[in-house]
Amino acid sequence: MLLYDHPFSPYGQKVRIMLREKGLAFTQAMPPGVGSGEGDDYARHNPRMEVPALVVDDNATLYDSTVILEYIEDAHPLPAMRPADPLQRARCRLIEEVCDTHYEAINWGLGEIRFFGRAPDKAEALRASAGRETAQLQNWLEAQIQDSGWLTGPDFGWGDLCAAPYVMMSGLFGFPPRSGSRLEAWLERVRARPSVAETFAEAEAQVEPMAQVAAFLEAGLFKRQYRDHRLEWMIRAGGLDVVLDGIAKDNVRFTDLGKFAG
Ligand SMILES: N[C@@H](CCC(=O)N[C@@H](CS)C(=O)NCC(=O)O)C(=O)O
Repeated sequence: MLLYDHPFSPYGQKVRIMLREKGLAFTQAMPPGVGSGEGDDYARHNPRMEVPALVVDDNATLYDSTVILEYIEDAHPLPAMRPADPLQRARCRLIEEVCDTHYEAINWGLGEIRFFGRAPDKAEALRASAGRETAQLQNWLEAQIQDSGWLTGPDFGWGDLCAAPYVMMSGLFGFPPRSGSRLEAWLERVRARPSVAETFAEAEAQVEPMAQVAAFLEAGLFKRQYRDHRLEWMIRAGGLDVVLDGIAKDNVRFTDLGKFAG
C-alpha cells in the first residue's frame, strides 16, 4: 500500500500507527505541491487535496483518516483495534470525532501562529486562548481513561491511537498534559508502543524544517486550508483579521468542489 502523507499530519499519524500495530507494509510519499492546494494528479487521489490518502490498488484510493482506519480494520481485522462491545465501539467513534475536530483545530491554530507567522500582534492572545482550550480538552480526555489505563477497552486500541497524535502535538506547542496527571501517564504508556514511538519520532523530526514554512507562505508556495473547525477556531479565538488578511493575500484556501468534477 502507498500512503500519501506528511509526517506532521495528526490524521496521517493515526493511519501510520494503525498500519504499524497491524504489521502491514506500506510506503510513504508526500503529494507533489503539498500545502498548495494544487496538483491535478493528486486531485485524482484526493479531491480535497489533503493527506492522508491510502492507495489500495490501481483503481482505489481512500481519503479521510476515519474512512481509511475503518477500511484497514475491516480488511485486516487482526489484531483488532476496535473492541467488540457496542458501547466501547461508540466511545471509539466519539473520542476520534472530538479529537479530529475540536482538538485538531487548536493545534492547527498554534501552527499558524508559530510556524506560519500569522498575526504577530495577536499571537499572545491567540496562544492564551489555545492554552485554555487545550487544558479543557485534556481534562475531558483524562476523564475517558478507563481502569485498564487505556481509552477504549482492555488494551491499547482505536481511541488511544486517535487521541495520541493530538496530545503529543500539544506538547510540541508548549501545552503538554499537566505534570503528574493521569493523562501524562497515559501518554507515556502510549509512547512506549513501537508503532507510536516511530510515528511520533517522524513528526518530531519535522519541527526544525517547519521553521522555513513562513518564508514559503510569503513566497506564495502555500495556501493554508481554512476548513470547518479550523476556521471556527481562528474566528472564535479572535483571529478574524487573520482570515481576512489571508483571503486578501490569497494564501488561505477553502475546499474546491471543482476538484471533485475531475
Ligand atoms: N478529515 C480529514 C482531514 C485531513 C487534513 O485536514 N489534512 C491536512 C493535513 S493535517 C491537509 O492535508 N491539509 C491540506 C493542506 O495543508 O493543504 C482526515 O481525517 O483525513
